[in-house]
Formats: sequence, C-alpha cells, structure tokens
Amino acid sequence: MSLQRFRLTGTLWIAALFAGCDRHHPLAPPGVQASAVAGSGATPAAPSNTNATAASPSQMNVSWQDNSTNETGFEVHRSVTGPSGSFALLASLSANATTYSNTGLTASTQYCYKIRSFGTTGNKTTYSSFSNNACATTPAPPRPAAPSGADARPARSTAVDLSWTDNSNNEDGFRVERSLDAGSTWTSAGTFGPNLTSFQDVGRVSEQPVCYRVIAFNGGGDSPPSNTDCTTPPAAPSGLTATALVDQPSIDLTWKDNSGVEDGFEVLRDAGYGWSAVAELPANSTSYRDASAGSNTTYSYHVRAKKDGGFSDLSDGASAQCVAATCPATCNGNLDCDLGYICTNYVCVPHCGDGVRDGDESDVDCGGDACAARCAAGQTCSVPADCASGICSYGICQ
Ligand SMILES: [Ca+2]
Ligand SMILES: [Ca+2]
Ligand SMILES: [Ca+2]
Ligand SMILES: [Ca+2]
Repeated sequence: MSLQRFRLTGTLWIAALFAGCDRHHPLAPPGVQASAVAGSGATPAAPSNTNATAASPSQMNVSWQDNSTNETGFEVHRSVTGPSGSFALLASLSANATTYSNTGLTASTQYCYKIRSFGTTGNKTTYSSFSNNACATTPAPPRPAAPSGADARPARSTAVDLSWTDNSNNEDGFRVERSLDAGSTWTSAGTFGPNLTSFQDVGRVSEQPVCYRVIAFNGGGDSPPSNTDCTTPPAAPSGLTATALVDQPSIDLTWKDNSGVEDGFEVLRDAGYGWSAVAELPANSTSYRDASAGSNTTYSYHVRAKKDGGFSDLSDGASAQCVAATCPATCNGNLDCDLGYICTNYVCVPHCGDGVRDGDESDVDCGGDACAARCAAGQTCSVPADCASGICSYGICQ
C-alpha cells in the first residue's frame, strides 16, 4: 500500500517538474520537494557527546546528544574490534532517542559505539555524519559459587568416578584437582566446560590413595574449592575357582584377596540370564558357597573388591555346574516347580520351612495344599482345612 502511494507521488512530482507547474501539488509532501530541490535535502544534524557506560558484565548503556529536529531516527553502530575497528549497525531507533541499552554482552570485553541520525522521506533516506566513538569495557563477572558434594568412588582398579554439585550459574567451567598426598599438594586433573557434574579420572594406580576437589571458574576468577573427597581404587581379586560339591547342591568359590583397602567383596553370577550380584561379603573374604545352584545349568562367576561405593576390576572368571544327586530343578517361574517348591533365583526351592509365607500357604509355613503343617489358632486361613482346629472364622483359625 505505501509502496503504491510512493510511486504515485513520485510520478506526480516528475510530471510537475517537467511541466514547470505548481510545486506545491497537494499529493506531493513538502519534504520530498525540498529534498529533491536541495539535492542533499533534509539531512539531520549529527548527534554528539556519545558516551558508553558498562552497567554490568553483560550490559552497556549508550547515550548521546540529539542535535536535530528533523530526524526520522538514530542508528547505533558498534565495534568489538576497538575504536578503529569495523563498526556494524546494531540498532535503529526512533526520533529523539538519546539512549540505548546493549544487553547480552560478554564480560571483560571492550565495546565501541558511534551514532548517526537519519531522515527518510518517501524513498529517500539521508544520513548525518557519525558522532564521536565511545568505548567502554564490561567488567569481569563475579566469581562463581563453590561446588559442593564432591564424591570419589573407584570405577575400577585404575579409574575413579568423581561427581559433584554445580552451585553456580555464571561459571565458565570447572577444574578438577587431584592430590596424591592427602591434600598437601594439588594438580589439575582436567578442565571442563560449564554445568558438568561428573568426571572419570583414568590412569590411577590400584591401592594408591587419591583425593579430589572441584573449583568453578570464570573471568572473575576461581571459586573456593569444594569439599575434598578421597578414595583408593582397590586391587582386583585373582585366582577365582569354582568347584561343584558332590554331596550337596552347591558350588564353592575361592579367590585371592589382593587388596589392603577394600570394604568388602561382591560375588557376581550369570546363569544365562545376565550378570547379577548374588553375595556381598565382608573385607578379607576369600571364599563363598553358592547354595542356590540348580541342575543342568552352567554358572559363571566373577568377584570384585568394593571400596567407598565403587569397585575394583573384576577377578578372572570361573564356572561350574551343580553335580550332586540333590541338585534342585532349575526354573523360570513357580509353575516350573513341584508342589511345595517355589522358583527363587531360577532354582526350585522348598517353601514349607523357609520362615515366610509363600507358595500357597495361608500363613507362614502352614495351610494350603503343599505344606503338611496346619495353622494354629490366630493364624490366617482361607478355608477350614488350613487350620489345625478345622475352624476358620473371618480368615482367622480358631
Ligand atoms: Ca530530535
Ligand atoms: Ca552451573
Ligand atoms: Ca583385603
Ligand atoms: Ca513358607
């Protein structure tokens, strides 16, 4: 719409010029005529006294003096390469503007500004010369808050997992520091970007104590260090053997304890369904009897030392198969087992004497069809036959 109007106006003006007729044609604005006739037209006066002041690490306030009465607006040009660097248009402002806030800036960085006014009439825009340059440097940001909750735990015998809490929203990154002498001297274990909260320190030596702390940093400097947390990656156990017993449905494990720092040992087993922990043992353990081995299944084992919630490398592996005549049936659910047995850890085990209510028992180890024991007075029942008395009233044996 405005473009069409402009074209109409221009055409009329050209027609008027060639005809030498009334220059004050009602469809031609006076500004167009003045600009055209004067050549440079209504060029507004240049602004002056430009000033830049850093309001924060991310904001610069720019001000200038408006010296014109006929401007359409002002342009703010900015350089991040110094006063003699390259300026680029940053903002176009309306008439009579004398301030501009430049936000989202980088701390500790110089920004330079210069301003010019402009006048637009029809399709013609003319610019004043630029004001003086004004440069200022954003201040350094405040130092970030210290991280907390540093927690070191062995990932394996030669690596430590470190995690911490990020308490700052202005850090440029984190530096993890390591001490091999209980915190007397520190060296950097790595420098990382912002908002990271974990790091794995590889290349550690088993049985060697190591301490960590974390520092957040930005252009303003370092935070205080976090708490210090220490651990010692334990040496892995070795020489694991697995031997099936011939007189009972069990597999005996033995291994060599190679660590002087472990909190305990964990026994891992795979019966073909994936690895899972089957035993947590105290420090200095060197044997374990797995009494839940079923028939026709090969059981594989590893042992690892525990320390501070982490682990050593795995021991070598060993495997065995239940060989006793009494090896229980393996199962994948209770329906695979005979009456009186339930499926626990993929093995059918008797439930009538295990001290818990399971199988079809109406109370602990009594009632139901599978167990011979009847429930005593006061125990739970479903039918009269669950009770020794033969009387089940409102679910309770009488
Ligand atoms: Ca003005
Ligand atoms: Ca952060
Ligand atoms: Ca030990
Ligand atoms: Ca039971």
